[in-house]
Amino acid sequence: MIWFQRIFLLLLVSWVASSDLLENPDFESPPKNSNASSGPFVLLDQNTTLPGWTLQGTVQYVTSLELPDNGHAIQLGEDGKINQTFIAKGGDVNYILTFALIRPGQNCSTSAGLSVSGPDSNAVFSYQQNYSKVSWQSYSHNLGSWGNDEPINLVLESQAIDSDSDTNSTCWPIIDTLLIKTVGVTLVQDSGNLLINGGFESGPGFLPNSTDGVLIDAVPSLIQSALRQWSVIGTVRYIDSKHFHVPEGKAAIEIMSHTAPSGIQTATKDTSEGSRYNLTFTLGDANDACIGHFVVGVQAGSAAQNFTLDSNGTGSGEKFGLVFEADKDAVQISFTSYSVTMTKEDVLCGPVIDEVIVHHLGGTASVKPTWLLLIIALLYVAVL
Ligand SMILES: *[C@@H]1O[C@H](CO)[C@@H](O)[C@H](O)[C@H]1NC(C)=O
Ligand SMILES: *[C@@H]1O[C@H](CO)[C@@H](O)[C@H](O)[C@H]1NC(C)=O
Ligand SMILES: *[C@@H]1O[C@H](CO)[C@@H](O)[C@H](O)[C@H]1NC(C)=O
Ligand SMILES: *[C@@H]1O[C@H](CO)[C@@H](O)[C@H](O)[C@H]1NC(C)=O
Ligand SMILES: *[C@@H]1O[C@H](CO)[C@@H](O)[C@H](O)[C@H]1NC(C)=O
Ligand SMILES: *[C@@H]1O[C@H](CO)[C@@H](O)[C@H](O)[C@H]1NC(C)=O
Ligand SMILES: *[C@@H]1O[C@H](CO)[C@@H](O)[C@H](O)[C@H]1NC(C)=O
Ligand SMILES: *[C@@H]1O[C@H](CO)[C@@H](O)[C@H](O)[C@H]1NC(C)=O
Ligand SMILES: *[C@@H]1O[C@H](CO)[C@@H](O)[C@H](O)[C@H]1NC(C)=O
Ligand SMILES: *[C@@H]1O[C@H](CO)[C@@H](O)[C@H](O)[C@H]1NC(C)=O
Ligand SMILES: [Ca+2]
Repeated sequence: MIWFQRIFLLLLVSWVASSDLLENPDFESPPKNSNASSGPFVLLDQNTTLPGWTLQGTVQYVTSLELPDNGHAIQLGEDGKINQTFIAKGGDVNYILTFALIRPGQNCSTSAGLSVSGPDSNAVFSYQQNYSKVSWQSYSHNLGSWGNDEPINLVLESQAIDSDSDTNSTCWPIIDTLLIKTVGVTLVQDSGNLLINGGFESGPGFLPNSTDGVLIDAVPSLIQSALRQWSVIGTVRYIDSKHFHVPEGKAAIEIMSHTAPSGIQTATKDTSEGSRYNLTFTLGDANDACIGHFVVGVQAGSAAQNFTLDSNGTGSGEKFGLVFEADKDAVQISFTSYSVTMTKEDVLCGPVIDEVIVHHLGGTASVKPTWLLLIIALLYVAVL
């Protein structure tokens, strides 16, 4: 029975980045009834239709070389709003959105936010100076989870700002390249690890032309987080092995501290009160020219310790461990960066965390190799 449950979980966890859930996600299908090529910013009036999207308020069609796809984007001006409904596919899956937020003009005294909503989730984003090398940034948002055939209305709108400010020098948000990744609601637990997603392999999708990772803003809930099973304090960067040094697998977390400490937090499952465990993890740097003295506070229940790493910014990793005694069944685990580090180009950066594992000390729990599970899952699929 347990094998069947495991196989079922394995099947659920398989995911695909579905660029085909949305129509015209990169705004490359131009608006109809409009002279969209007549300038870098073209106002879309009531008579204009943009394939895939419903428009409201002040919406401009942007043509620029400084975009992720070198093409077109949308600026949401005063009361500007666009929305599109997609249909949930498959079983119970989580829909995680990644999108690009473009650096607005230089002459703005105030910066308006971008509100992103699904049927039961909402978050506000704004372009943050010093978080990327290029003139745009990838952000992510967990839209939620739905069953088969449910219509999901995705709404993007500019966030109202102070009415007496000069609207001509306001930087309204510019967005481009939306990507929705689906992830099984139930994540499989790695054998021999009491943490789920301790290797950070399940998180937001990376935009095709992005070399700067994906920013994840503060999210207090594990369930609503785009980084599955981890809550976020401050801002962290989800990094991919294609463009960064990642200690294990395809992705890891780089913690970026700015004015206040930033970090990530999760909780163990099935630890038993009074038992001793070792929390092991890799602390490193992302090979992004982040030179400095990293101080990372690690907490596991009542055990807390600071770990340090001197980074020369060329991609390093060191394994550390913290032994703790479980005081209850779910023990809080957190990593907090206290150091503020920047690259020579004034881009915030920081320590990389990966391979977070909690294992029981003194007992050999049933540790089954993952490949065996995979083979059995494949056999199961073959039988079907
Ligand atoms: C579109 O703009 C171009 C350049 O401004 C102009 O030559 C052309 O006539 C316009 N077309 C329409 C349909 O307005
Ligand atoms: C929209 O089209 C109608 C009918 O062609 C026209 O009367 C109206 O002025 C147009 N509105 C705008 C904002 O261009
Ligand atoms: C990536 O960028 C190139 C040029 O900068 C562009 O031609 C291409 O369409 C982009 N790819 C995607 C998937 O946006
Ligand atoms: C946008 O939302 C409205 C309801 O607020 C809905 O009627 C409309 O169909 C939506 N547009 C798209 C393209 O889904
Ligand atoms: C910014 O302001 C300067 C001086 O007022 C002006 O020359 C420039 O064109 C403005 N840039 C933009 C993008 O509006
Ligand atoms: C952000 O970068 C700019 C230059 O790109 C620099 O002048 C500024 O001091 C940086 N901000 C912070 C908070 O370090
Ligand atoms: C904003 O710009 C418009 C058109 O360029 C101009 O008519 C208006 O007076 C400006 N408003 C302010 C507050 O500068
Ligand atoms: C870790 O370092 C921070 C910042 O220096 C300090 O506030 C904190 O008390 C330290 N924690 C431990 C457990 O030593
Ligand atoms: C950077 O650190 C790595 C590993 O710690 C070391 O091998 C390398 O020589 C260092 N590079 C410099 C320029 O210090
Ligand atoms: C905990 O893990 C660390 C890192 O792998 C290791 O150095 C340490 O010996 C372990 N502690 C115990 C008590 O096993
Ligand atoms: Ca990883």
